[in-house]
Amino acid sequence: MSDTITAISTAPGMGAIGIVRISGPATLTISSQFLYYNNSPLTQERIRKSSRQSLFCEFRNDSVLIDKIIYTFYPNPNSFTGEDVAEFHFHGNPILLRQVIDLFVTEGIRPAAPGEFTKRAFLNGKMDLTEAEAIGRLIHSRSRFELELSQKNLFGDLHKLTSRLRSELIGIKAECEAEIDFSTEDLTFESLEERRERIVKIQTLCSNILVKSSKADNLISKSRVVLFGEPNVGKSSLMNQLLGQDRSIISDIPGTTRDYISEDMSISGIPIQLVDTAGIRETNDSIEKLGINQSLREAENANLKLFILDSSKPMNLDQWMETNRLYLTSSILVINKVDISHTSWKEENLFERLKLILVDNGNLNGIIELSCKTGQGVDQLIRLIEERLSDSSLTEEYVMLEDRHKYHFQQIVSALSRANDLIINQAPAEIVVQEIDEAVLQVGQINGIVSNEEVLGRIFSVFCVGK
Ligand SMILES: Nc1nc2c(ncn2[C@@H]2O[C@H](COP(=O)(O)OP(=O)(O)OP(=O)(O)O)[C@@H](O)[C@H]2O)c(=O)[nH]1
Ligand SMILES: [Mg+2]
Repeated sequence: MSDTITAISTAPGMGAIGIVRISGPATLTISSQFLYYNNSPLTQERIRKSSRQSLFCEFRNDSVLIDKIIYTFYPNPNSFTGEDVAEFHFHGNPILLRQVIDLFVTEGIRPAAPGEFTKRAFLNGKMDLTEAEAIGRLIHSRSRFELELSQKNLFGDLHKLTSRLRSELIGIKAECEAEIDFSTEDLTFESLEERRERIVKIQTLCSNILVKSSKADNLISKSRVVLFGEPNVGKSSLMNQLLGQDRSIISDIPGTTRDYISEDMSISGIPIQLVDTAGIRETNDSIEKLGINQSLREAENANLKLFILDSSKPMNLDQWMETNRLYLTSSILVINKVDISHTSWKEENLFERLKLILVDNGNLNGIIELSCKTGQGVDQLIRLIEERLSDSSLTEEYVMLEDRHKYHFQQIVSALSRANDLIINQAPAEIVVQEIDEAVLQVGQINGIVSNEEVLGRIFSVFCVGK
């Protein structure tokens, strides 16, 4: 039987409420020892009777009143950990909460290790390992994008996927075993080919998951936002505006920025690498050409492109469309220098016409009027960048995997690829089934059906205490 553990479950520091949690067999005894109502102790029977309900009561150390609190008891097995759990809602002062933990420890309760509550939840079958890991991720998510992917795993996406993989693999294994146990005479070439196709299908599924996860990693670690456009439109000026510092050299000489310049920043917690590039134009200058090629490469690899236009100059819309159609669908269009817009922009209604063209071309990223000089439109652009980078409609394209999961998915792909080769080479089912077994084992390690203490220790040690 496990011992009883305790920890402060709310974030460190002062707050309106601070929660201390205990989990384990001594939960009820300890609770009744410290809780009073109308000067009489709350008995274990009384607490049990109010299971899962909030009790307003006093928390006392002998006769000394420590705080008036809200208390909830969750009897096993219907609690977060699957054990008896209690939550004490104190006023959120860290010294007070520390004092409570010390009192519990004096009574023989052990301070919890990081992630120990979640580990117990996993060990008691409350969730699988991918869901437990998603809790850790969710707490530490730094952007809405990462948060949404963690939620998908927490709400069971990875769990469902691995369950499906497991059941399909076991289906194939069963078939191989039937072939081993019974005569092979009935087995036609078609059924072997069918088996091979099933194996390849699972292998492709796993490879695709790995691709989606590396795409997600790129966005989670740092989104590349690339500023590009013709020379002198104000790319470097916008870079400096967004950074709030003079990072790029600005001048009225077209072709000022020759090499790309990048700087880290964050927008609403989304880590961003902002990249300023050389203006794109026809040129005979070989160094400038190198810079322009670099700009095009940067634009290609961007998570989000800001295509900057200069409204201080007249524009031939049709001609512009001809040369720039390629960029229309995937960029935020920034119409800069609106403080000195050329009269033709108003007369020819260029902004509105561009807007319509964008919609027709399926650009959902948007268009914005801005001035780096006056700052007009900059906040609006920042909000738009944030929206686009954390666009939840995109999350279908991504899967979030921990490094551990990636390793096991790679092992599954390798095992299935070996199985495929074996079938092609007409290896006996006894040999093929070993590779299928290996794949099943690897799936089991992802969701925790197969786990060992060392791996669990490593997973939960990165959690915060109290979770
Ligand atoms: N009036 C006005 N001038 C601007 C604005 N934004 C940029 N400028 C001016 O436009 C000129 C070019 O700005 P840069 O930021 O160097 O342009 P760039 O696109 O980086 O140019 P290259 O590096 O040569 O490709 C500078 O003289 C800026 O001061 C704006 O919103 N309003
Ligand atoms: Mg520049």
